[in-house]
This record gives sequence, structure tokens and C-alpha cells, in this order.
Amino acid sequence: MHGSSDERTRTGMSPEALKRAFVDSMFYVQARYWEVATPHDLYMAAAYTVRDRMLERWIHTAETYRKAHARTVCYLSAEYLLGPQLGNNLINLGIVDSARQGARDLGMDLQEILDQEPEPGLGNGGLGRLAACYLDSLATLSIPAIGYGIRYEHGIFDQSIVDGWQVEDCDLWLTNGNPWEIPRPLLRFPVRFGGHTEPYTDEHGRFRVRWVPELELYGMAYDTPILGFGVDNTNLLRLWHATAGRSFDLQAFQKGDYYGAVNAKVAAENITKVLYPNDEPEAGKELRLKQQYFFVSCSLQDMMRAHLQQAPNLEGFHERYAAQLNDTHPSIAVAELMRLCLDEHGMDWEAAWEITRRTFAYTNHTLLPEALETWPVELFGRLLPRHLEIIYEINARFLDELRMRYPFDPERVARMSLIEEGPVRRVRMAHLATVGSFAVNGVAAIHSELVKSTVMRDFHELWPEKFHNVTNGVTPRRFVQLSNPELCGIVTDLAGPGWVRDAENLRTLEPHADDAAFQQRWQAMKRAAKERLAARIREATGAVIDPQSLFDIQVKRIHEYKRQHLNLLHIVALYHRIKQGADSDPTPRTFVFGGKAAPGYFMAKLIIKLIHSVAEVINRDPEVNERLRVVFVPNFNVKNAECIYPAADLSEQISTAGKEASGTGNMKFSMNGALTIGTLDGANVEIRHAVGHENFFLFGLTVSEVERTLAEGYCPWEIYRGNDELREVIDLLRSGLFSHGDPDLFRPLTDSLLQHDPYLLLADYPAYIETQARAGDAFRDVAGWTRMSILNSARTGCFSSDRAIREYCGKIWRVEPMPVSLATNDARVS
Ligand code: Z2T
Repeated sequence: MHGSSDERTRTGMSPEALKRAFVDSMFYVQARYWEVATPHDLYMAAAYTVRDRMLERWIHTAETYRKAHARTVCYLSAEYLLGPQLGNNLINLGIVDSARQGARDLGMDLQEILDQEPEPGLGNGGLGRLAACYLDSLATLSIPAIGYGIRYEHGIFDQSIVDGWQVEDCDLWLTNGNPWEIPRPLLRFPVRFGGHTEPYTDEHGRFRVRWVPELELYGMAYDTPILGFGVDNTNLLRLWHATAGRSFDLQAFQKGDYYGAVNAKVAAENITKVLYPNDEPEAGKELRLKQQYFFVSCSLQDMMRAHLQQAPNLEGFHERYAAQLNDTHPSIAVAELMRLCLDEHGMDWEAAWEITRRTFAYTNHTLLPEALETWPVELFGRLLPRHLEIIYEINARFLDELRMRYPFDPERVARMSLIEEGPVRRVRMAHLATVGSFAVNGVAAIHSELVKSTVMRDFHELWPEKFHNVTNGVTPRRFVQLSNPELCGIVTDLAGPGWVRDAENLRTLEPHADDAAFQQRWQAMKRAAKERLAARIREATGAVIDPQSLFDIQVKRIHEYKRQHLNLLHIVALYHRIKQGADSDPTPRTFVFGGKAAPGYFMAKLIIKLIHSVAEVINRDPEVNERLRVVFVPNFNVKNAECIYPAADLSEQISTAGKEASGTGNMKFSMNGALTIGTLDGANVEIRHAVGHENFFLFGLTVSEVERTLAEGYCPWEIYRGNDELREVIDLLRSGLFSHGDPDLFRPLTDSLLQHDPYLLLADYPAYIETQARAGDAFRDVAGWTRMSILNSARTGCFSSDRAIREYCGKIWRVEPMPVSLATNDARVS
């Protein structure tokens, strides 16, 4: 039995077994002895100790799935924002206490060891973090699943702040080694680029096409085990690393062009060098398209290899796999699976198309027109000539169908084409993904409705049954248990430990919302989290903040549609009132910001500068700094986020209605007992419904009001002229007060607000100010606020990613759990 495994150095779970294993790893893996071990050595030895326990489960899981020919979910994503692994793996193995005890016995501090880990930041924001939460839930729910992606050598940049401006530093997460990954040098697939195609006739006299590529490189697998919580299931995250192939080396080097060959080799390996740090596509970046095709091709070849080990042909491929496209980034998969079926496996078009269409499902994550991916046909054809041909053929057949269905509507046919006509013809990746998938979903109820009524309207009319909603979710393991131990203690005392697997159990908090003793414990929880954040902020920035004040927090990528500058207008208004001696919100507040700006996004970078400039003026002015503080937490990443969400009193979710597809930070905040001030956008709508309208600070235009306002001709100038305080606030920004006398520094921002601001800040300004005042008042009613805070946690269990993954399994993937138990495995390594 599992509990008696103390003797198993590499698998036992007791403090004794862990200690023995740790000392062993230090010696045999890390090759160090105590006296010279650095903190990094301690971390590595701890990680290898934990990894051994994971590998036992992982191998057993692979065996179980394989024997059962289990239907498998393949999640295709260009991003996985995993965050630090060690703490999360201890939790999912259920050995936090053993590990802490073991560390203490050896004279170490577990937290110090955890702090050594550099985080794998292989994503930009919500989309990449969502993929990581889904991996956690898939394993926890015992769903056979593989995550496929790219092993970027450099993830999202590290942000530092110099003179109030964002500076990007290279992320170096791999430089000290990555103990969680298993390199698989023999698991490699060729990936080709460029060249041309040739028609030929095969041995059966059939017309075929041969792709004669210009360049061939290889994708090599790096595997990371993904533990489920409270189960032995351990799934696989397989990330591809680009290398120049051996055959390539030989050919190229033998041609005598040594330096040419060296250059080509470097170019090949550049493909997985660095993550593009944009939350929307960068126009025509060739390397980005190469990355996408590279990882998709490796992944599909890997799936086919595994399938053909167990089946005579590809006929049942779509029954064996469901492949989810995380946005359009992997949507070239539609053409690649067609190519593999047609050109490499000799299938005919109809059979190949049947398999393809039944394999993929596509998730849309944005409606912003500038974020919808398209690639110039010219670039596409140069890099992937065969795929362009296949896309043309898919399109020709699709358009024929459309013309039959809509014989008198050529405009509709043109709108739906996979090719956008114009001076530059482009491939519309969202159309490719939709035509090539059996299901399309949005990520929150309102977003899924908008997908159907706006960007995908014609497709929805054609295939109404293809469209679904799956509201996003977040994992309670990382974002409650790991990040908020006090809250975890409270819920576990009340509900038992089951809530971590069934977050609906958070409801057991509800009857205690008005209980005075319970409220005190809740306040102590918040207080502890706020103190932790205050300490961290002091360490990172030197700023001193007061844990008694209302922590009003906005952390997320910096974007005009997310309206960090609306938050700033409120802050400047409060500042202005105090300076005027006007009656003002008497609730002391600490405003916390965090988030990265895309390096080429000028306005976003200017917003970061403005946050720092406003902070500088407010924080040093003794007349206001007792009541207002403004801080910017540099380098918002998973590790920092874990410290921030639990500390919030008020969560800022203030995007222009219709622009934020879902949001997931909004869920993490309210699960941790923050109240939301927010618009009716994305998942805010469902959060407000879940927690109760009276426990949510709603403001702002609705989607239809936004549409109407823009249609009728939005005139911010009039709002500015008609609102004295707003005018004074904007004039202050233009006065040079926040820019050492330079009135032009923030001009681009104020001009945009006053001229043709598509995000309607001024339209929402009065409602926002008024709602903020109500929030400030509510905070002074300590019992009332605590009640609302408790109810927010109690009622947001439905935003667990477990719920989201159950929905995907039921209505999209049609996969069943396959529980894995070590207890039935005799072949364990002792
Ligand atoms: C991203 O993080 C999101 C959407 C994108 O559209 C790209 C990126 Cl990198 C292409 C976000 C959405 O903005 C957010 O509302 C949503 O919660 C998140 O994806 C996960 O669905």
C-alpha cells in the first residue's frame, strides 16, 4: 500500500522519506554536499525529490491511458503561463506539511526554498494562464489530456521601472536549469518551410501533390508532468524545441558553404527563442507564423504516431482525439492535418476533411478587430506553399456550398471567405478555424453571444448548433489554497478539505456571513494577506502602505480598453478634492496597479508612466498621503499575483462593455473575498449574478448603450465642458503638475480622451466616480463589508476551472474521466 512506502526512497511521502530523498538528490543529482550547497541547490534537490514522486504517477498514468485506448484531449496553445511549480506540486501531491516538517528537521525554511524558483512565464496574460489552469483541472478530473505548446527559451519579459517608464529585461527562466522537464532527444519530428509544390501521379494513377521544401528542421519534445490534485492522474505537457536536424547538418555542411550552414542552423533554432510579448498579433511577423506552424506540425505528427501505434490507419483519429485550438494561434492545424492525411498518408480529400472537421474545436478569446489574426497571402505562400494550396481548396469547396445556400447574396459569400480581398490579400485564421472545427466557443456568456452576433454572425446563421459558451474558470488549488493559506484554513475548518476538489463547497461559508466571531476570523485573514502584500511592496519599491486602508487593486495587462486611466482619473479627482479642501471620500485608500505593456504599445507605456507620475505627487504630499497612496507593483507575474489577489478589498474590472472577452483575474479576486467595481462586461456579468447584485459595485454603459453612443457620434468634449470636476482633473493632467512642468507629456492620452476615444472613458466617468464613492462609504461599515466579502467567496465556486473543464468534456469533447490509482500498480520502482 501507498502509506507504507517509507522504505521507498524515491516514492515515500513521509517527512522521513522526503528527507532521505532530498539528501540523496543533493548528492546524486545536484552533485553537492551540505557545506557548499547554495539556496539554488536546495531548491533543485527539493524539486528532484518532488519530481520522483510525480514520475511514478506519470508513468502509471501513461500506461493506464494507453492500455485503455483512452479518448484524449489535446490542448493546442501557443502559451502556458504556468507560474512556479514546486509549491503547486506539493499541494497536488498532498505533502505540504510533510515537506515543511522535513525541511525544518534539516534546518531549512520551505518558503525560502520555494522563493528560489524562477517562473516559467510562457504566456502574455489571461489566455496563457487559462491554459495552465485548464491543465490543472484536466488532471484533477482524471481526463486523459496532453497540452502541446512551445518551449520558449525566453518567456514574457521581466518588467522593471526606470524613472516611471517600463523597461523590458530578457527573461532567463532556463539559465539555471529546469528540473521539471524531461528532455526527449529521440522524440523529434521534421518540420519544413518554403520551397514549392509539384503535381505527380501516384502508383494507383491518382493525382497527388508533392511539397519540395526549402528548409527542414526538427522539433524536439520536452515533457513536463502535470499533477492532478487528490488523484494519482498525472498528465503531460509537451513543449517543442526547435533544432537543426542531423541530416540538415550533413547536407548543408557538405556543400562546402560552412558559414551559410551555420547561419541556417542559427535561424532554425531561433524559432523557439522567444515569446512574442503582445496580447494582439503583430502585423506580418514571419517568425511568429513559423512558431505557430512549427509547434502545430510537431503536435499533430506526435498524435498520429501515437494513434498509429495502436490502430491500422487514421480512420478513427477523430474518435481517439479532440484537439482544442486556444484562439487562432494554432489554427494552421486545420491545413496541416489535411496535408498529413492527404500527402503523407495518401488519403482522399473527403476522408481527410471528415477527420479534420471532427477533430478540432476552436475557442475565441477576443472581439477586438485588431486582435483577429490574418496573414498576408504572399507571406503565407512563401512559408507554407502547400498549406496555402490546401486552404484555397477548402475555401473553393466552402464557397461553392455557400453560393448554393445563398445564391443571391454574393456579399455574404465574400464576407465569409477564408481569404480577405483587397490591396493585400490575407488569410482569415478565425474563418479557417471555424470552418475546420466541429465546435466554436466564447469564454463568457455575454462574449459568446457577441461572437454569434458580431464577428461570427454569418457563420452562426449557417451553423447555429456549432456555437457554444464555456465561461472561463480558475484553479482553486493555486489561487486559493496556495496563495491564501488563511482562507484555506477557514474553509477547511468549516467544510472539510473537499472544497479544493469541489469548489461549490465554498457555499458552507454563507450561513456564517453575519456571525461576529466568524467575521473577526475573516478580517484577520484579509489583514494577514494585506500585510504580506505591504511587506512585498516595500521590498520591491520602498513604498510604505497602510494595511488598514482600503486596498483598491487593478492588475492585468495594460490596455486602453481595460481603462487603467479611468482608475487614474478617479484618483486625481480624489486628490483634487483634498487639495481644494472639498468634502471628500474619508476612506483612506491604497491604489495598487500592476501589469505589463506590449513593448510597442505607446499609449499603454504612457499609462504606466502616468501611474508613476500621479503616485509620485500624491505619495510625497503630506496633505494627501495620509488618505491616498498609489503604488505600482513592477513585473506582475504569477508569483506576484498570488500575493496580490488575497490582499484586495476592491477589484477593478472596468473595461468598456463588450471589450473584455471574459477576464479571469476578476474571478481570482472575488474568490478571495474582494468586492468588484465593474462594468457589465465579460464574466463580470456572471460574477455579479452569482454573488448577488447587492454585493457588487456596478457602473457604466451596457454593450448596447456603448454601441448606441458610438453610432450617434460620441462627443467627449461636451462631457468635459459640462462637468466641472472632470474638467479640472483633465486640466491638471495637462498642467504639468504630474510631469515636472511639461504640459505635453500626457497630451497623447488627454487628447485621445477628448477627441475620438473609442473606449468612452468620459461617458462612464460620472457613474464610476459616484460608484467609487459608494464603495468607499460601504468600506467604513466594517460588518457590512465583511459580510459582502464572505458572500463573494462563498458564491464564486462556480468559477473554478473544474466546472469549466467539466463543461468542455460534456458539451464539446465528449470525453470521460479515467481515474488512475497507484494502489493497483505493482510495477513501481522501489
Ligand atoms: C489574451 O490573454 C486574451 C485574449 C486574446 O485574444 C489574447 C490574449 Cl494574449 C487573442 C484574454 C482576454 O483578453 C480575456 O478577456 C480572457 O479572460 C482571457 O484571454 C482568457 O480567455
